[in-house]
Amino acid sequence: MNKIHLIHTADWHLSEKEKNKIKARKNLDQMLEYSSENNVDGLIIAGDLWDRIQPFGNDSAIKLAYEYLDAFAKVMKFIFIIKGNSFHDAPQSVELLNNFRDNIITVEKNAAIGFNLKNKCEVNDLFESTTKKEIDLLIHGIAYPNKIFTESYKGIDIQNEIFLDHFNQLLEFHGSISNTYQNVPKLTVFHGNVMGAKLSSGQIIIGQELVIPTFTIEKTGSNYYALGHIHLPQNIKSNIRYSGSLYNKDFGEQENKSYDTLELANDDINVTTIKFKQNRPMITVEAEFKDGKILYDKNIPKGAELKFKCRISEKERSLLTDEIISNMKNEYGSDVKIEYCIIPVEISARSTEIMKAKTLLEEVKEYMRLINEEYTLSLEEKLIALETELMVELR
Ligand SMILES: [Mn+2]
Repeated sequence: MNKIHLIHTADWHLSEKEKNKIKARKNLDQMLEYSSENNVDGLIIAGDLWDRIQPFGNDSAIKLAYEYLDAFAKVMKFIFIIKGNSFHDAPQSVELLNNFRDNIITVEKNAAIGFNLKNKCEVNDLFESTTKKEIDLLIHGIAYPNKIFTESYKGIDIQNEIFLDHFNQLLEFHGSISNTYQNVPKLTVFHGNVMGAKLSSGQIIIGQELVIPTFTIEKTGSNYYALGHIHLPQNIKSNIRYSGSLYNKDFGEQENKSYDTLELANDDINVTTIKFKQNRPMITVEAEFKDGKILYDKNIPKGAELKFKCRISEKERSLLTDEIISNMKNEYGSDVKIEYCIIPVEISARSTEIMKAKTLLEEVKEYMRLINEEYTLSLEEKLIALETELMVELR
């Protein structure tokens, strides 16, 4: 086997939402075009294929997945997919694709797969086999780890430390398989949070996360680590990398999304990042509505998907007309979002007047005046009692 040419991508988040489907399609088309023109041997999808459990019916993204996986399966030798976080990739939602095409291999827990690419892409499960196989690529697939990750610990609510201990042992087992295949290029595909990863400000991590140190991951003894889960493309080390997600999904994901191509020849790996041409950064713009105008920093990248977070005082609310909104849509596209943060009158006054108050009594008096409420003696008595009570408690 000369060089093996792979694509590393992750976090496709195929979704029933039309807007997300359009974004996914554009970038999948680009990746597919590259694959058919450049003799790509295999596609690696490092988890979160789905955005959530897909409904049946017309808007389901299952059709979209089948359409593209079929097209990729036709132009390359294999597709390797691991399961992501259960919130996105529900149990068995990835496994179901296993039988869709012969050359689609899916992993829902963990597996070591030996590929013989010369021989019509023969696939060997190295967990099962006792004899050494004739292979030219070894892939360790490690799905999103949770505390019930391995069969034997199912149902036991173990602590992180104990979990990591088990996880280390598991990856050492992967490493022992690597040792058997010294001269074969080895790849680990992992979905999860590796220590040192940076989030783009938009990505929301759901649930409690296990953060895995790099030295744990490296126990598999691979030449390269193709990661998924973090949507911002980045290197953790020169051979440990998140390819990033397929498209900009949440506001705050400002970066240009991309995919990676890997060229493997024994221990030598060449990685190239290819940016998606039709990327739309998703940007939140801080704005203020004042004297009938929306004010903001006009230094906005062209073509971005925008959300204006607009502060507006209650008294000026009536000045915000439909015309102003439609002007914004004309300028920034019909999908521009404007979110209002309405500042009540008394709060805006509070910042200047009440700040000067030296005691709780003064502060309350000033506040009552601002909101046109009567300040009574009985209220003052209550306040003094409250203050005394607090003093007693503090002592
Ligand atoms: Mn994801």
